[in-house]
Amino acid sequence: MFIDEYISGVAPVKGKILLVDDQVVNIKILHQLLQDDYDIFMARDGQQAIDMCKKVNPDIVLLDIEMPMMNGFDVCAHLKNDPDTEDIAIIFVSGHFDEEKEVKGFQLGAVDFIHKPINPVITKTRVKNQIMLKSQTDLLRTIALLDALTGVANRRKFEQTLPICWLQCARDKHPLTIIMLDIDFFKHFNDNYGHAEGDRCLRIVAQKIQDTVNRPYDLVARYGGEEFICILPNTDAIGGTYVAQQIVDSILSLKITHENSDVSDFVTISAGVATITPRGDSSYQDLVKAADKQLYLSKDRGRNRVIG
Ligand code: GH3
Ligand code: MG
Ligand code: MG
Ligand code: MG
Ligand code: MG
Repeated sequence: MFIDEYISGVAPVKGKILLVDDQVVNIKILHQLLQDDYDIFMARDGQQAIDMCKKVNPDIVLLDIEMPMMNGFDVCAHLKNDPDTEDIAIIFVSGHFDEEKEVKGFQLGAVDFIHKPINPVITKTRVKNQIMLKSQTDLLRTIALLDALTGVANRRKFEQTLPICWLQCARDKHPLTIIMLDIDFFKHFNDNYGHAEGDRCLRIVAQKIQDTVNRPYDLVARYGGEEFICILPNTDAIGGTYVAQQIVDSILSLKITHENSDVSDFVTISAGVATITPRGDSSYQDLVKAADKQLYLSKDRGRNRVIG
């Protein structure tokens, strides 16, 4: 998906709010106030609140402080300590103004406070402001990791993802494969058809690679100008070479005319594949270097091919 589509695609999504209070009457008041503008979820105690956060990933939690068993502060601390829930905005709903409690709430990571009895205008405005902030932050986070031209992940996303995959594969003793890809004679393509056509070609090629590499935990990223890189966790050398060959074949099958290529009448891509089961004496940088070396060999041995 391209960034413009992404932005227009996410804009109309309704915010999700989780209401947490041990008193049903309090939940009812908030529910009535917010139900027209947001998707509302409810929890009656702390543990339920945590479970709901994991399940529905709300944008905001309106969190009562005084609750039996687990109070609001404990719930907040718990949510902020879990990477899966740490980005959820928490607004405390407290009985009356108490400076000490408010300070504690903010220190635990809450974004705002609302006091009972609920004032409709204040509550709606505070919720709206936080929802706006949250959706803008989410959007920026997403955009920051996408390549603007092609819509696939960018180099930053690749650099974030590789160490995580490396550790996971090391822990599980699973092989990890990297595929490096580079479009053949792309300089000639630009020279012949112009930079705008070159950009269009890059988009089409990127989307084709993305469509070909489609397991949910694989990553396709634009690595540089006309270079792409794939991370394939839990994939051995045979599997990695197979995927790389599928990519190479699928790019040729696009039949994008390239008169000035020395390889074919159409745009082609070269691939280098490297696989390792991560251990202490190896590094992911070495794995990338190995894939790059194989790509170099692929270029050297005629392009439009896989060397693994
Ligand atoms: P090889 O087969 O050896 O890879 O040859 P090549 O011509 O593809 O390699 P080279 O590194 O000489 O040229 C890469 C070209 O990619 C040059 C550059 O103009 C083009 N390129 C890089 N980024 C972009 C981009 O964002 N848009 C367009 N249109 N072209 C780009
Ligand atoms: Mg209460
Ligand atoms: Mg290149
Ligand atoms: Mg080059
Ligand atoms: Mg190239």
